[in-house]
Amino acid sequence: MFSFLKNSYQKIKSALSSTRSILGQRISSLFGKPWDESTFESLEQILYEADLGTLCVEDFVSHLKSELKLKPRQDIESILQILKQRALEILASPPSVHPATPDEKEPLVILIVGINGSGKTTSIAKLALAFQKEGKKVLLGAGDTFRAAAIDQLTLWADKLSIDIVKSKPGGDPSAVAFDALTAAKSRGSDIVLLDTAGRLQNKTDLMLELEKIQKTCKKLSPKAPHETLLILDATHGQNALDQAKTFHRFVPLTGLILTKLDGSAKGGIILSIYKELKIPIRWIGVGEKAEDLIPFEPEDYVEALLGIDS
Ligand SMILES: Nc1nc2c(ncn2[C@@H]2O[C@H](COP(=O)(O)OP(=O)(O)OP(=O)(O)O)[C@@H](O)[C@H]2O)c(=O)[nH]1
Ligand SMILES: [Mg+2]
Repeated sequence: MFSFLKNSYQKIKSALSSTRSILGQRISSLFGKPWDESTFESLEQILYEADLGTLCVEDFVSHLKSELKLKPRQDIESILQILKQRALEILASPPSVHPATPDEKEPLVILIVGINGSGKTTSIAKLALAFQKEGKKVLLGAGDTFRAAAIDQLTLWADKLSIDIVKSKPGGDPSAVAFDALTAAKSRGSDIVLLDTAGRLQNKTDLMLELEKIQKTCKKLSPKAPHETLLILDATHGQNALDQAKTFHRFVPLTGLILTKLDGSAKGGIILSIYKELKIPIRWIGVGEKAEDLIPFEPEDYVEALLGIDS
């Protein structure tokens, strides 16, 4: 267990290495001269560039100012600790949404949504592997019926991981796939159903309503399903990810987020920005293209990695 945690911290640290160099090194460049108003302005700029967003940046800077007024400190370790504690406070505030618990003998249904290319299908494979490792029986629903290649991609993962998959012909109704997948999961005694969906831009209302329909269809078979609706966000999209979260949440109430491609992004601060504004919990983070490259989100590991604090 301990080595797993250590390993996951290392993974987050290396995934966030580009953010670390922005935050850790750039914050340290502010030291060496007395802190004044212009230092705070530079700090603000650095935090914006790591994608912390207006609300978080203003919060951090005003919090730091009042802490330093209370007890003046000049060393970088103390400043980073103040920022760390503030970030943890933000992430510790209660979430605004909660997943539902499946009734006895019902499978846990997880609906995966997001814009094109955000990492939905890959995240499904990663989640499937994580659940398999817990001894769970997983079934995949190929609800991205929009492209034949999408069905093939999920089928490849299902074969690789030896997992059941329910699919239709390309062009089929994604709600029908959801219906078939839940029916199959019930009759086969699956523990978990992971439903893939086609990528869609949040401003395409007809496509957002299609997701609403999938949620409703699930409820016909299991009133509380989908128990989880996870939005997959690409960390490289920066502040646009916040807009995506807001709009998807309006149409299909989300219960959590997965932030992918943190390995390729200098924008790791988006996690704080989204949580501060929406209080939708980040469940997992994607740190690579392999099925193993998904780690549960741990606030302290994340914040230390973000600020470049070694523990
Ligand atoms: N580096 C990195 N690449 C990732 C990660 N997650 C997904 N990818 C890659 O991103 C690309 C798109 O991933 P998909 O899983 O196909 O994305 P999708 O959201 O299902 O895409 P559509 O179905 O086309 O909307 C693939 O090349 C993945 O290998 C991640 O955490 N890190
Ligand atoms: Mg896909």
